[in-house]
Amino acid sequence: MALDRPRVLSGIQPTSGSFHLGNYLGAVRQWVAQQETHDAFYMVVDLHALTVVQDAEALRANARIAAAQLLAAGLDPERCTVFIQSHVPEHAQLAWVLNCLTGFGEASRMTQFKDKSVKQGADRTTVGLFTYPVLMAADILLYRSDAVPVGGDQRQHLELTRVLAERFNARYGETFTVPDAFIVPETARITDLQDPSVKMSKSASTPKGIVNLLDEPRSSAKKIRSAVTDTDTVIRYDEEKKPGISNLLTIYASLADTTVAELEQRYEGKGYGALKTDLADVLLDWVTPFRDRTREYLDDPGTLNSILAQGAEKARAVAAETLALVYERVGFLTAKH
Ligand code: ATP
Ligand code: LTN
Repeated sequence: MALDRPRVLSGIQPTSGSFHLGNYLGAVRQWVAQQETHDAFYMVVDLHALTVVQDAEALRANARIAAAQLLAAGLDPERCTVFIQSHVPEHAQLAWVLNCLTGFGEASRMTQFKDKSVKQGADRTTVGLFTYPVLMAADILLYRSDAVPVGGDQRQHLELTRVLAERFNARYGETFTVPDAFIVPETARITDLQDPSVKMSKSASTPKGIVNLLDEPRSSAKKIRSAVTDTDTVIRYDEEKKPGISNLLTIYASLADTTVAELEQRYEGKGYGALKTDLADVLLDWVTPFRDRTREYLDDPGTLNSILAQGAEKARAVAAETLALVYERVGFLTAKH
């Protein structure tokens, strides 16, 4: 891995048994591309998943499934570092230091926390969910990442990360790289197939509104065919007036590596049915081998374990160095014999 390459880091939660199309098109697809051009670190953020109640066995299984999907999507352990967040204890350690730099009011303004805590009710909302963005900042700053490829919903968390990096640097001297968000505007927000006014989401979408990559491909194709559109028949991208068809065009263009404009032309004069049927086929062709590759990794736990162990070792080497510097800067005593 060339040292002069800019560094990227990103993470995905093991909060369900499958990634969905939004995760793939909004984030993971960029991860695969950036392993060729960047010094890339990608992780499964199991510490973050614990911010909402998890069954222990399910969490363990989902972390493996998440890692297998990352590899099936095209991450190559020879080209990038793939690891599990809890294998690198420095994440929690740096998060504490950053917690002590974060204002209570500042954390209270995070919209994802506000949305999720309102949905769950105050009693079921943990302090972990409240400090989740600070842990995310620690994830990013530990690796001195230049860029962070994520979907548009993470923009505010990235902004907090930048603020915390600048605050630390101003108080203790230049330590952290101030990272940029890397958000692909076209796929920043894939919406729910049944309610195109909200994002497709692991925790909030209904089964018919979400395309899980590991679901039976024919059932996913059916969901595409029954996606909510408008009563018009013209195939045209218009997020405001035609959010359903615009979402399908976005998904189609990215999966088939073409542009929305080209699709608008190709489907001129044809109805929504034709577009949906073709997109269902495109999805089927992509998702079927993806599922098979994921299954192969899951059927070979020895290989998966060793990839993750190697990833953790590489990640830890970088993380430990940053944390040691931080501990020194904030004034912790070094343990000596
Ligand atoms: P939840 O909605 O339950 O919080 P999630 O589906 O957003 O979960 P995460 O693990 O939090 O899943 O997100 C992983 C990555 O996928 C993030 O970079 C996030 O921005 C991106 N992402 C998630 N949903 C979408 C979406 N609908 N469109 C585009 N990107 C998305
Ligand atoms: N909050 C992110 C997941 C995440 C992440 C990160 C993304 C945790 N740590 C570090 C990028 C960099 C989300 O997808 N909901």
